[in-house]
Order: sequence, then structure tokens, then C-alpha cells
Amino acid sequence: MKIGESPCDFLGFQTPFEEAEFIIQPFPYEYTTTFGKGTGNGPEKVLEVSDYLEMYDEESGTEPYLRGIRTATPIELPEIKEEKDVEEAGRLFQKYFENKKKLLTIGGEHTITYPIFKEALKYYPKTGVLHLDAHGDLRDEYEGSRYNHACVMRRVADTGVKMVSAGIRAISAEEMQFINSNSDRIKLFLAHHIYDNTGWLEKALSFLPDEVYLTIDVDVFDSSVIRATGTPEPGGLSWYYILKLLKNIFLRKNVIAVDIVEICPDPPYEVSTYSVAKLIYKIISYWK
Ligand SMILES: [Mn+2]
Repeated sequence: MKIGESPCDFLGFQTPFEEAEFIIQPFPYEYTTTFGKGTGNGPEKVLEVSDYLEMYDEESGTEPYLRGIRTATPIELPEIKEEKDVEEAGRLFQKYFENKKKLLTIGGEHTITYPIFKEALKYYPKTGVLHLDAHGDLRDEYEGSRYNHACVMRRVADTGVKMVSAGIRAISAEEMQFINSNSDRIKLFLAHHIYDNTGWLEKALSFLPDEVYLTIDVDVFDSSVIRATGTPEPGGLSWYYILKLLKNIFLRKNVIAVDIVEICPDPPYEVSTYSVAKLIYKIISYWK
């Protein structure tokens, strides 16, 4: 392994930084998980199984890898405990925004969204957030930390941006109250309202600004698709439902960055990690 190369590259190859349209950034951050442990191993496993992906995308009839994909060295950081740690983590993403790369970060726990998003805001001050998740993640504090993964969307909301949370099916009374008192900038689409129709998407897309940061907690999927996640919840969305959703989002919005978090490998069953690898390749194919 050469210095500066990732131990495991998406699809098993590297494009030089200057030529790469896409950057895949592994960020195996894990400090505040509460239920299932192991999301710190998520990025490495997803990259490892990505070698088995078909390079040809059957839906678009293209070979998306030809656009240039570079996998960056995994980020290792001490626990984020205050805003200065958030700033420090965010600075590691500067070069991607400065060079207008299409950034796709693999977590690690959901906490990582906040530093990446805060950095993105400096370059795209009008951006909104689309949040796909089983959980609200809007608690002000959890287990003594404001940077717990259960608080990440609250920290994002603190920046004052417009936000849509969809697929949610586990949320506290406190979080619901927060959403209701900030309904001018936060819209919630619960899983049981949206699972059998996509009519809500028009409302969500017209509410959000043109620029969108997309954060996907893999527990938004039904556990028949992805079960390897730290805080599983029944009643998730199906593979094709989410693909259709993503296709529409990339068609209609200028997506500035994506993160996919909370993948928690459950060997020897690699169906979940492989599904995340395929999801990443699908996103690359949809991203205009
Ligand atoms: Mn979640």
C-alpha cells in the first residue's frame, strides 16, 4: 500500500485526484453508538465488497466508472466534543468543495454529517438538507453529548437551513414538538405515510432550495434490504422505492454532497454491505 492510497478502493481502482469527478471518502467514526456496535468497520467492508459490482449500470446503459472515481484515505479522528472539533473535521473536506468534486462520504456513525455539512455551507450558503432515516435524530442532547448520533440533525437544524426528513418511524415527543414549532423550515414525512405512494415527493422537492445536501442513514431501508445497521427499525422503504426517489432528486436538484452512514457489517452475511456498495454506484449513475 502506497502512502496516500486507501487500503481498499471503490471498485478496486483509483483515478488521479485531478481527473476524478467523484471522491469517495471513508469516515469510520464511531464513538457514541448506543445499540449495535461496529459501524466503524462499515466503510472498509463496503469498499471491499465493491470489487464484486458490475461496472456496467443496467439501468442507464452506461459505465459510470468512466467519469472517474477516487477513494480517499479513511479519516481517523478523536471524538467530536465541541464546535472546534467540528470545525477541525470539516476542514478535511475543504479540498473537495474547493475543487468542486462530487463528494460521497461513507460512515461511520451519523454524527459525521454535521462537520461535513457545516463545511459545505461555507461554499453553498443557500443549501438545504434531505435526510433519509428511520430516526429523527433531532434530540438536543443524548447520553450527555450534543454530538451523539441521535442529535446530528438537531445540530444541522441549528444552522437554520431548510430540511426535509423522510422515512422516519422512530421519533420522540420532544423531537415532534421541535419539528412542529419549526415547521417553516423543517418538513417531516413519516414512513407510514409515504411507503405506498410518492406523491409527497413533489411537496418535499418544492420546499427545498435548488442546492441540496443528501444524508442517507441506511436504516431508512427495510431490513429485508439492509439489516446490518446499529439501530434497526421495522417498516423501512424498499430498494426500488429509494432508487426512484434518488433518481428524482438528482434530476431535479443540484446535489452538493452525499453521505451514507450507520452501515454496521454483520459477517458472514455481506448482503447489506454489498447493497450499500451498489447504492453508491447507483448514486454515481444518477448524479448529473
Ligand atoms: Mn437512524
